[in-house]
Amino acid sequence: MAEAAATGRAPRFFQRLPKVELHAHLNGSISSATMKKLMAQKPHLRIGEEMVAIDKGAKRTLEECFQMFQFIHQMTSRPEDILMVTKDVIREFAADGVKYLELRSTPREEKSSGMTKRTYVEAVLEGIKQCQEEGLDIDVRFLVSVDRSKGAVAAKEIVKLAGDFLLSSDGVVLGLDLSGNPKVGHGQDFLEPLLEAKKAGLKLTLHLSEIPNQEDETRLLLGLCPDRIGHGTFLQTSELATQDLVDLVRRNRIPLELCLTSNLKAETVPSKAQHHFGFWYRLGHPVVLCTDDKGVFATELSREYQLVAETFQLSDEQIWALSSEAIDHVFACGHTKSKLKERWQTLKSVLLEELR
Ligand code: 6MZ
Repeated sequence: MAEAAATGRAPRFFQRLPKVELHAHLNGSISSATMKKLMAQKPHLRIGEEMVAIDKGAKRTLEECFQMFQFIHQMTSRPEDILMVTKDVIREFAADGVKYLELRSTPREEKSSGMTKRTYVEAVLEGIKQCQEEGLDIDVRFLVSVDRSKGAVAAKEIVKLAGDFLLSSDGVVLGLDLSGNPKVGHGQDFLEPLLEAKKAGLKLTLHLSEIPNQEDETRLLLGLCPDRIGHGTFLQTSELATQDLVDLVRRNRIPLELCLTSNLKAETVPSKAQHHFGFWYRLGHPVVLCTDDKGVFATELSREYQLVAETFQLSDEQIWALSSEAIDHVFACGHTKSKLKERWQTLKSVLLEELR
């Protein structure tokens, strides 16, 4: 593959590049097209597009982003809404060249529709199954999310549910995610349920240090030896006091799920050049590019790859390696990883042919 730096390369290259998406919150991933369908069904809610997505060039605080999720949740209050958005989101990732996707979502109950946490998960799994039956070229798995703002009691219930689905979903449910507004609650409250999840055999991915000054919480959560880290935006700092966190993450080679557009639009990172991708990539530490909330932040995974390629001057070969090495960090079993690696090899020759 050409060694030329990526600047100016056609968006088609990034779209055709086979990709793995490991950090995508279902309700944050709803596209504007799907959102319009939901708005048409629920006009009485009077929720406008600007309340659920951040346009190109615009920014919001992280706090404002969490308010947006509250509006979005009103739009997806019934199992049939969850089924529709799951299918649309999967089709959109497939159209963007994603071959393996780990979707994540917090099971919710809604009195108005009778939706329970269990029927919520069932609706997601049904959406995944229907997409598989359609023959879409994408392997989809599911991670159950714990929303930290809902507290420890809810977390225990979610862990129990996730454990049940781990056993009954035929390999679709693989793990547990800790997410939600990082300013609410403390990681300490979730140690017990997270440990339970680990014991049950669920893989763990934890949002860590998404905002500054959370060293104590991060140290506690890293003690659980998570399988992956979401964001980790403020892990690396020049201050000696927190160097142990970077050392710990490096020693255990815990992969980081990095979402550039999300961090830029939610203003936790000042500029693309200053994104912590640069820090970890230069260290040769495993990183996986992801979208976080492709609907809210109006992005696509191919765009995230292009953004990184252009900002950090990566060659075709380096971009290919980034997408291929992401396979090493999926939660699916070794057999699936080998299959994906083989698939990448085949697709590499196809892409090379196209580039000629
Ligand atoms: C932390 C986030 C997030 O679960 O309803 N979520 N948590 N940091 C972020 N950075 C921007 N983006 C999304 O999808 C929406 C939920 O995902 C989590 C929040 O808990 C949000 O309510 P689901 O499908």
